[in-house]
Amino acid sequence: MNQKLVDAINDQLNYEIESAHIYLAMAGYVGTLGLDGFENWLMVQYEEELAHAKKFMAYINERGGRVSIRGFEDPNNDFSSLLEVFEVSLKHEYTVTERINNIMTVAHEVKDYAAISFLGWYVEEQVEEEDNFGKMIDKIKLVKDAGLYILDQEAGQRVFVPIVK
Ligand code: OFO
Repeated sequence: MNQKLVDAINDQLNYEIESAHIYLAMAGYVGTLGLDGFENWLMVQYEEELAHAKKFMAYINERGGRVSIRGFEDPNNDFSSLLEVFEVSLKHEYTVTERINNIMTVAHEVKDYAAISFLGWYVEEQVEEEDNFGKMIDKIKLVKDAGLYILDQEAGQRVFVPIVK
Protein backbone atom coordinates (compact mmCIF):
# COMPACT_ATOMS: atom_id res chain seq x y z
CA MET A 1 0.00 0.00 0.00
CA ASN A 2 1.16 3.55 -0.74
CA GLN A 3 3.00 4.91 2.34
CA LYS A 4 1.02 8.16 2.40
CA LEU A 5 -2.16 6.09 2.64
CA VAL A 6 -0.70 3.78 5.32
CA ASP A 7 0.27 6.86 7.35
CA ALA A 8 -3.19 8.39 6.97
CA ILE A 9 -4.93 5.17 8.06
CA ASN A 10 -2.46 4.66 10.91
CA ASP A 11 -3.11 8.20 12.07
CA GLN A 12 -6.86 7.52 12.11
CA LEU A 13 -6.29 4.21 13.92
CA ASN A 14 -4.69 6.23 16.73
CA TYR A 15 -7.46 8.84 16.60
CA GLU A 16 -10.06 6.07 17.09
CA ILE A 17 -8.27 4.94 20.25
CA GLU A 18 -8.17 8.57 21.39
CA SER A 19 -11.91 8.79 20.64
CA ALA A 20 -12.50 5.71 22.79
CA HIS A 21 -10.80 7.46 25.70
CA ILE A 22 -12.82 10.61 25.16
CA TYR A 23 -16.05 8.58 25.47
CA LEU A 24 -14.70 6.61 28.43
CA ALA A 25 -14.12 9.89 30.28
CA MET A 26 -17.63 11.02 29.36
CA ALA A 27 -19.08 7.74 30.64
CA GLY A 28 -17.27 8.35 33.92
CA TYR A 29 -18.71 11.86 34.23
CA VAL A 30 -22.25 10.75 33.36
CA GLY A 31 -21.97 7.96 35.94
CA THR A 32 -21.44 10.62 38.62
CA LEU A 33 -24.80 12.15 37.64
CA GLY A 34 -26.48 8.85 38.53
CA LEU A 35 -27.49 8.24 34.92
CA ASP A 36 -26.54 4.58 34.65
CA GLY A 37 -28.28 4.14 31.30
CA PHE A 38 -26.30 6.93 29.66
CA GLU A 39 -23.15 5.59 31.25
CA ASN A 40 -23.90 2.27 29.50
CA TRP A 41 -24.64 4.09 26.22
CA LEU A 42 -21.28 5.85 26.29
CA MET A 43 -19.46 2.67 27.30
CA VAL A 44 -20.94 1.05 24.18
CA GLN A 45 -19.59 4.02 22.22
CA TYR A 46 -16.20 3.43 23.83
CA GLU A 47 -16.27 -0.19 22.63
CA GLU A 48 -17.35 0.87 19.15
CA GLU A 49 -14.39 3.22 18.86
CA LEU A 50 -11.99 0.47 19.88
CA ALA A 51 -13.61 -1.80 17.28
CA HIS A 52 -13.08 0.93 14.65
CA ALA A 53 -9.40 1.10 15.65
CA LYS A 54 -9.00 -2.69 15.51
CA LYS A 55 -10.58 -2.81 12.06
CA PHE A 56 -8.05 -0.25 10.79
CA MET A 57 -5.20 -2.17 12.42
CA ALA A 58 -6.26 -5.47 10.84
CA TYR A 59 -6.47 -3.75 7.45
CA ILE A 60 -3.00 -2.20 7.63
CA ASN A 61 -1.59 -5.61 8.56
CA GLU A 62 -3.57 -7.37 5.85
CA ARG A 63 -2.14 -4.96 3.26
CA GLY A 64 1.44 -5.44 4.44
CA GLY A 65 1.76 -2.02 6.13
CA ARG A 66 3.30 -1.23 9.48
CA VAL A 67 1.16 -0.13 12.42
CA SER A 68 2.52 2.47 14.83
CA ILE A 69 0.69 3.15 18.11
CA ARG A 70 1.09 6.53 19.79
CA GLY A 71 0.05 8.23 23.00
CA PHE A 72 -2.35 11.15 23.24
CA GLU A 73 -3.46 14.01 25.47
CA ASP A 74 -5.68 13.44 28.51
CA PRO A 75 -9.36 13.53 27.54
CA ASN A 76 -11.65 16.16 29.05
CA ASN A 77 -13.17 14.89 32.30
CA ASP A 78 -15.17 17.99 33.23
CA PHE A 79 -18.57 18.77 31.79
CA SER A 80 -21.47 20.90 32.97
CA SER A 81 -24.37 18.69 31.87
CA LEU A 82 -25.46 15.60 29.97
CA LEU A 83 -26.46 17.86 27.07
CA GLU A 84 -22.95 19.32 26.89
CA VAL A 85 -21.48 15.78 26.72
CA PHE A 86 -23.62 14.97 23.70
CA GLU A 87 -23.03 18.32 21.99
CA VAL A 88 -19.26 17.92 22.37
CA SER A 89 -19.60 14.35 21.06
CA LEU A 90 -21.48 15.41 17.94
CA LYS A 91 -18.78 18.00 17.17
CA HIS A 92 -16.17 15.30 17.67
CA GLU A 93 -17.97 13.02 15.21
CA TYR A 94 -18.06 15.84 12.62
CA THR A 95 -14.26 15.99 12.96
CA VAL A 96 -14.00 12.21 12.52
CA THR A 97 -16.16 12.38 9.39
CA GLU A 98 -13.88 15.07 7.94
CA ARG A 99 -10.84 12.95 8.73
CA ILE A 100 -12.32 9.85 7.09
CA ASN A 101 -13.20 11.91 4.02
CA ASN A 102 -9.61 13.16 3.86
CA ILE A 103 -8.26 9.58 3.94
CA MET A 104 -10.71 8.70 1.19
CA THR A 105 -9.27 11.58 -0.86
CA VAL A 106 -5.75 10.14 -0.43
CA ALA A 107 -7.01 6.69 -1.50
CA HIS A 108 -8.46 8.27 -4.65
CA GLU A 109 -5.22 10.18 -5.32
CA VAL A 110 -3.17 6.98 -5.27
CA LYS A 111 -5.91 5.01 -7.09
CA ASP A 112 -6.09 2.33 -4.38
CA TYR A 113 -9.49 0.86 -5.24
CA ALA A 114 -9.35 -1.80 -2.52
CA ALA A 115 -8.78 0.90 0.10
CA ILE A 116 -11.60 3.00 -1.37
CA SER A 117 -13.92 0.04 -0.93
CA PHE A 118 -12.67 -0.59 2.62
CA LEU A 119 -13.02 3.07 3.62
CA GLY A 120 -16.60 3.09 2.34
CA TRP A 121 -17.58 1.21 5.51
CA TYR A 122 -16.30 4.12 7.63
CA VAL A 123 -18.05 6.70 5.46
CA GLU A 124 -21.37 4.93 6.13
CA GLU A 125 -20.54 4.39 9.79
CA GLN A 126 -20.05 8.14 10.24
CA VAL A 127 -23.54 8.82 8.89
CA GLU A 128 -24.83 6.54 11.67
CA GLU A 129 -22.56 8.07 14.32
CA GLU A 130 -23.69 11.62 13.57
CA ASP A 131 -27.32 10.48 13.50
CA ASN A 132 -27.01 8.67 16.86
CA PHE A 133 -25.62 11.70 18.66
CA GLY A 134 -27.82 14.21 16.85
CA LYS A 135 -31.01 12.33 17.70
CA MET A 136 -29.99 11.95 21.34
CA ILE A 137 -29.39 15.71 21.59
CA ASP A 138 -32.89 16.33 20.22
CA LYS A 139 -34.39 13.89 22.74
CA ILE A 140 -32.49 15.32 25.70
CA LYS A 141 -33.73 18.80 24.79
CA LEU A 142 -37.30 17.54 24.43
CA VAL A 143 -37.68 15.55 27.62
CA LYS A 144 -36.10 17.88 30.21
CA ASP A 145 -35.64 16.51 33.73
CA ALA A 146 -38.81 14.47 34.22
CA GLY A 147 -38.37 12.55 31.00
CA LEU A 148 -34.64 12.07 31.52
CA TYR A 149 -35.32 9.12 33.77
CA ILE A 150 -37.26 7.35 30.98
CA LEU A 151 -34.61 8.24 28.41
CA ASP A 152 -31.96 6.89 30.76
CA GLN A 153 -33.81 3.55 30.78
CA GLU A 154 -33.79 3.53 26.97
CA ALA A 155 -30.08 4.40 26.83
CA GLY A 156 -29.44 1.50 29.18
CA GLN A 157 -30.71 -0.93 26.55
CA ARG A 158 -27.95 -0.09 24.03
CA VAL A 159 -25.84 -3.16 23.26
CA PHE A 160 -22.41 -3.33 21.63
CA VAL A 161 -22.62 -5.22 18.35
CA PRO A 162 -19.23 -6.44 17.06
CA ILE A 163 -18.29 -5.54 13.49
CA VAL A 164 -18.98 -8.31 11.00
CA LYS A 165 -16.69 -7.66 8.07
FE1 OFO B 1 -15.00 5.95 15.21
O1 OFO B 1 -16.42 7.08 14.94
FE2 OFO B 1 -16.80 7.94 16.50
O2 OFO B 1 -15.24 8.79 16.86
